[in-house]
Amino acid sequence: MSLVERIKQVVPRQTRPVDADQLVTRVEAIRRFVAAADGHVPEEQLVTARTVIDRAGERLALSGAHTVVALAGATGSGKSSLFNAISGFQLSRVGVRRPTTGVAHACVWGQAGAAPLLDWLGVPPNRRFTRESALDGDDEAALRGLVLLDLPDFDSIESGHRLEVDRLLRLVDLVVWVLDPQKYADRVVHRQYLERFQRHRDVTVVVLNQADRLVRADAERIVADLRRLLDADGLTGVPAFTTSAKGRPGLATLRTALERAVATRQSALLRLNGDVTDAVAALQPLVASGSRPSADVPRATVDRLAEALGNAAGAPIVAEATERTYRHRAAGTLGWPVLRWARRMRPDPLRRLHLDAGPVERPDATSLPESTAAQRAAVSLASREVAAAASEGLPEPWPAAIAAASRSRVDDVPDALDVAVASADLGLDRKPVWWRLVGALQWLGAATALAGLVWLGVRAVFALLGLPNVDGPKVGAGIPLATVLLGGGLLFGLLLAIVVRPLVGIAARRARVRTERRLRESIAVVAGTHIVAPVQEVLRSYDDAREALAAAA
Ligand SMILES: Nc1nc2c(ncn2[C@@H]2O[C@H](COP(=O)(O)OP(=O)(O)OP(=O)(O)O)[C@@H](O)[C@H]2O)c(=O)[nH]1
Ligand SMILES: [Mg+2]
Repeated sequence: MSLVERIKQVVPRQTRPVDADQLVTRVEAIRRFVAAADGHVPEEQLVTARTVIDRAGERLALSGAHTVVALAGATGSGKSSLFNAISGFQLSRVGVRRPTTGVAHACVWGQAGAAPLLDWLGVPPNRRFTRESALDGDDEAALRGLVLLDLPDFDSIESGHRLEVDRLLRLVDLVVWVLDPQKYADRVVHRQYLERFQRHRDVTVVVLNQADRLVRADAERIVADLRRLLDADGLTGVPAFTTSAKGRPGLATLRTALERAVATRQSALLRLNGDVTDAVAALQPLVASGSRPSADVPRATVDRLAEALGNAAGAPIVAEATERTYRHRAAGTLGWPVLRWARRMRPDPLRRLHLDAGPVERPDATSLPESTAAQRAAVSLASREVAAAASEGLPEPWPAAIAAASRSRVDDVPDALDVAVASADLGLDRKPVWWRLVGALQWLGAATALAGLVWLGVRAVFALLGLPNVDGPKVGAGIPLATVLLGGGLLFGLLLAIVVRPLVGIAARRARVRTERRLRESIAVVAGTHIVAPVQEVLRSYDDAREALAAAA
């Protein structure tokens, strides 16, 4: 077989080289995804991604000059024999009793500085060997940088072997699957191992070992069958060829494959790139495909929530009390002065609710009735609606995360509502100017009437004592001025009261509307901070996660 044919067999796939910076960018994007999803997505759905991030970081920090290749396969397939044949020494025991190899062995070609890499791989120091001494000259130069691992058997009756193999298969840069003519079609190999390396086709090589035991026609037939199985595993295009540790066809093709891997220094990057692709695919169901319309919570549901909160907080009661209090206080200022004190003796409705002291910051300051069960149910329904609207189009587990966020501050809501109501400026602590004006006029009327009354009294006393009369001038049809003053003053007061009455009604209703508006505003703030904001925070995390995953993909 010519070298060109051999190379064709070894690298049939057209692989685009992986750029280290690009890989780092992808890993960084996965890190951003995990950071955004952290706390919203169950940990078990993030653990693979976290492992990939850690592993990529560790491997990239270690030697880029070395290519770690593992010989993996069932017991007796000939891993140790190939390992020894490639290294040229009896480094790993080849046995008759199965399984033979229990701990991974490593052989390093040339290149100093492999120790930290071998520490990371967990190969014990007494299982590490170095190839290429001064005696070799340049014979082994093409493999300089190779770290070849002989793994235990992956179908082992020893569970420890399997764990060790699985651990190392997650770390190595390239895997050579060593199959033998008896067990190459074994289900375990294909289902549990080869199939899982679909995204690592660029760093997968399959050899049919012990080919010296087959006649050529059988070897060709088996390799063809093996290719069919590999296609079914999703490993179309991976290099697959025969080897023998003992005779023909030997190791030349395998050596060429190893030399190529070492020369390109791409295996570590390709492997990690495959890991990232795997992680992205695993995370993909956590975000919706297609673009999301808006990360915001629909206005209408927030308004309904604020209304439900307002009812629960007693906002309508306060608004109603504001109107009545306005009337009450207006009567106390605008009423007939003699009757005002009687008004003032009775506490007004707001005072009875302890809402008369103007803006306060104490949650327990008011005497509003407790919210009813129906009102509380309306609040939880409205906040569920907010969560449902925000969750629209999001895949699990985000709706659950949003629902949880909408409930996250629910215990603080009653106090916050009390503060909102108690601290709202109801606008009744200042007397309107027109009240003072009308009040002054009422005093004037009352004073006039009083003057008339006093005068009439003096007149009567004088008449009784026979003193000269003090009738004073007469007005119009001979009515004494004193009577006019008394009657006029009273009539003026009465008329003024009649004229002012509808004005007070209008102003009281306006005070109610103003109170309603201010309460709505301060309760909307509570709805925002306690329910909508936590929901929006999850939505922002979701958007971040989605963007990060798109970048990682
Ligand atoms: N004819 C022939 N025999 C081989 C070949 N490779 C390995 N053997 C034999 O197969 C048996 C098992 O070989 P090992 O190299 O120990 O196999 P292994 O895969 O390391 O086995 P475990 O360490 O148990 O996983 C030994 O008797 C070898 O001599 C080969 O290419 N041709
Ligand atoms: Mg072995």
